[in-house]
Amino acid sequence: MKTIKSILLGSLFALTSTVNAHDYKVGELHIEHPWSKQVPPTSQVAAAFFNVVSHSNKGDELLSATSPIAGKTELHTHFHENGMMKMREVEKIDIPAHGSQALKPGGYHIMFFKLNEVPKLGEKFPLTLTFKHAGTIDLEVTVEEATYVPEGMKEEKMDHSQH
Ligand SMILES: [Cu+2]
Repeated sequence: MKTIKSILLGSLFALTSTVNAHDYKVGELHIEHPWSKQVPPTSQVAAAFFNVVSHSNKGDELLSATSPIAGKTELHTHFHENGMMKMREVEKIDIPAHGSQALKPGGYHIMFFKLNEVPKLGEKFPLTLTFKHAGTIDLEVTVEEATYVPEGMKEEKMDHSQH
C-alpha cells in the first residue's frame, strides 16, 4: 500500500511544475533542485540557490557560474554588518568531501546582474556551473514564488527580502 501511495504522490508532483524537485549529477556531486526566487518584472538582478551533496573522497570548489539570462553572474555570500545584511562576491564556494554545501537565501548564492530577461514564475532558465574537480554541468533553474522556502530551511526564520 505504501508503494502505491508513493507512486501516486510521485505522479502528482510530476504534474505540478512549481513543486517538482529536480536533481543533477556531475562527477561525484549531486546538485539538488536549483531554484530562483521570483523577482519583479523590472528587476535588474536575480539569484539562484541549490544544495550540493558530495560523494567524493576529496573536497571540491564551485569556481564559476554563467547564464544566458544575465550579462554578469557572480558567486556571492551574505554577511551581517552593523545589524544589516549585506552581500559580496566570493572567489569560490567550498564543497566538503562526503558532505554538503547549501546555497540558500541568507547564505551563499548565485547572483545575476544585467538581466537580459527577467525569469517568470514557473519558468526555467539555463545555468552552467564549473567545479574545480567535478567539471562543468548545464542545468535548469526553476523559478519559485517569493515566499518559497527550500527543504531543510523551513524551520529557519530569516529576513531575506533582497533574495
Ligand atoms: Cu548577491
